[in-house]
Amino acid sequence: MTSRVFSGIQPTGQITLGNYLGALKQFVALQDQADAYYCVVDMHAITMPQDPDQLKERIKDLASLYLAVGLNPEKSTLFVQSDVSAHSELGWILQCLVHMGELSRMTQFKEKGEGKEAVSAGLFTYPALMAADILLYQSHLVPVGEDQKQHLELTRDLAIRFNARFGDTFTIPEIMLLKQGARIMSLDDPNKKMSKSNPNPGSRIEMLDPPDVIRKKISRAVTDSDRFIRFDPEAKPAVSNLLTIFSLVTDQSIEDVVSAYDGKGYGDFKKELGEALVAHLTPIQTRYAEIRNSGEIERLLHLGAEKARATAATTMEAVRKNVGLGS
Ligand code: AQP
Repeated sequence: MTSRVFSGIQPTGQITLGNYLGALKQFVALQDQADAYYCVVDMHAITMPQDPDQLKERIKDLASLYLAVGLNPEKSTLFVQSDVSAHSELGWILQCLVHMGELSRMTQFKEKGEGKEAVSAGLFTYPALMAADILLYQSHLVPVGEDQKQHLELTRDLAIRFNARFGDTFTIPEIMLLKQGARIMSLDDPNKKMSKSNPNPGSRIEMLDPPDVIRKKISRAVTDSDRFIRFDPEAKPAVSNLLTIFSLVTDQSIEDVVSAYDGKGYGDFKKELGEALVAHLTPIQTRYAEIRNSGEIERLLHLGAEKARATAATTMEAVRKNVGLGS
């Protein structure tokens, strides 16, 4: 049996190099090995306030980027979460299975809710919707960045609990985490992950940043106190993060990058990292501009949603029957 892969990204801002190296790049590699479903998870986005017009555009921006990095709609099913209403339906059923204590332990909820006066109930129950996204497609593998590990563990627990209570219904998914790149850190603080919603744009490289902006952001990235280019995430988290990025965008091992800069200073290293990023991202940006302006994206997303709806319907039929729902 071909294995099924599922993953998604929220259209909550400009997609970062962290999203790309931790998740998107794997999506592309996996589409040749598995039956892949990739989603723009717009209903997750509204767990935090969003401007409706901007959200609509960002959905199309993200879908265009999916294509620009190399996802092929003939190989992967590309769709928007809210176009498949089974996500909400199964999300609700799983909310009735998950425990409040489990949701309270989710670190992402704590981080995103911290210091906010009003936090939506959706932000709290988000992991149940994420579990629904994955389980609906009977997914075997879920490529994500490290920050999603806790949610994936909860998804597995919910699938096991559901199967034990209602009979075998869901495939138990495995998380797929990269050894390198699963957690790209902020350029201004190597103890925080690079994030699209960080208020400081200098903390991240955005996939669509123009070349000069990329160069400037890398030249201003924090480094560590000594002058040596060495990979040591504990003692030198900032330089180690830049080395990880360098290695991933140039397809070289970290050891090779370190030896190429033996005896050189941060200045040369950052300058060449900036150029390597520009070289890697420019072709993606060119393809993105062509796709985003082509008007093709809506048609492709409609086709993707049709296929996703059909797969999800089979799972939902079993879920309703096993839970005892409906007339
Ligand atoms: N810094 C990162 N390094 C590696 N992987 C990352 N991912 C996110 N940040 C990094 C992975 O990208 C995928 C999509 O993430 P998401 O949009 O669903 O939301 P997120 O995990 O909360 O990512 P952001 O960029 O931090 O978004 P905001 O700021 O909106 O919360 C996931 O697989 C994620 O692990």
